[in-house]
Amino acid sequence: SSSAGDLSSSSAASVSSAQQASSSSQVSVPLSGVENSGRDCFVPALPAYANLASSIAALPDPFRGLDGESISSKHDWTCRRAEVSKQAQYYELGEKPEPDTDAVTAAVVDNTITVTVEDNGSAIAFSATIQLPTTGVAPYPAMIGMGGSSLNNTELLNRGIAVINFNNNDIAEQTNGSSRGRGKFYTLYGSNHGAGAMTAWAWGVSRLIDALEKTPDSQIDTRYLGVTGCSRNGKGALIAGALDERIALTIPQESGSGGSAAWRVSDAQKAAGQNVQTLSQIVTENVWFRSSFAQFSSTATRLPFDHHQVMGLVAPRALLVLENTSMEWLGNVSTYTAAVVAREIWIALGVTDHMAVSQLGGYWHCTLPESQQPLVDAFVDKFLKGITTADTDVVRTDGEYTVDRARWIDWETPGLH
Ligand code: MCU
Repeated sequence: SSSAGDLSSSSAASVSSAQQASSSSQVSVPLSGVENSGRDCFVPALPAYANLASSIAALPDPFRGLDGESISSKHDWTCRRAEVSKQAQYYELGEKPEPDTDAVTAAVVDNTITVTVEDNGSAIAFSATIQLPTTGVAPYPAMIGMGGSSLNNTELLNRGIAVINFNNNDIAEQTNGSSRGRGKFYTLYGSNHGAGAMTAWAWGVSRLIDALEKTPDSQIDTRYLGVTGCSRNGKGALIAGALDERIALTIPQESGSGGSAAWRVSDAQKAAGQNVQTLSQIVTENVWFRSSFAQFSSTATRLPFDHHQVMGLVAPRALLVLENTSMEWLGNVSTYTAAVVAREIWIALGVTDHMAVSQLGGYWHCTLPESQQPLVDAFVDKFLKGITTADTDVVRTDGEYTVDRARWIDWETPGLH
């Protein structure tokens, strides 16, 4: 079977001979090879806001399906993931269109790929620049930067990873609250389309991947793609990785509220007197979410999911959550808590080394400190180059807090067979 839940068998087929030769043994990279392996799962119609359960205080159970039953096998994860994806899009993000791949055509000139998408009776074109690495053999693995990568890009290039610059603001604007419906996504689908900016960016990254797959001239090996971004673009990187299973490695950097923070935990930080960005504030700042998400402003506990599960949409693929302890506004306790709780999903799937959280402090927003570099290198080596010896099993914060598991987890993590 080719389901994403099938963790053991898909790796051999997805490692090219050139890459096998460069590493001593194979690493299991559980890619389904498709954008959405849960596309054919049955997901029931979701209740409107008014009909949701009144309050779920803890972080919702990632393993309990909409039928009330807990999943018991890794195979079940594919359709459980489809449920959470639908919830996240329906209540928070807006729906991501999935055009046929023949809707996309592309051409590479010099180091620029131009992507044309025809859908909904209309067409748009956007382009992305590709910096090829200084070492390695084509086709190369690549890191896609949402609004540019804030990682150490020289280090990526020196490690044999191409760096692709995706101009998210061209697809959906994010200047402020008046940006709704602006950008090429809305030119194609209509300015009233319900997708928030992050969904539109995720859609754009997926079309870029369609284009790279069709364009050998790009010299990119689409089986080894990462996505990253910082701050607001880190939120977007997480959503892109969450909604396209062709992305092997997702690295949101200081994404904070709306990214790796959980709405419930950010509200708790705020209630404890901290200056933290909450759901009620963020929906007034920008257009990252669908407009109806504002219904949950003072009722985050009505959400049937939270961002530990949005991170979990990446599972069993690789996720590295980089956070900054010094950023109270971004929800430092919340991002750490949500990421540690999210990791239970990778634990259940038996791939703990595919997910790490590293939160260090004392540096400026979006400047990756040297102290984070070895872990970034390890993730890149393991998931974009297939080097199995890299140690990616890391959970750390230098913050003076611990995860309040008794408060946030009222469910058991199953050992999925
Ligand atoms: C971390 O992302 C945002 C944050 O959500 C906003 O409240 C703030 O205005 O900007 C941050 C950001 O994107 O900084 C570059």
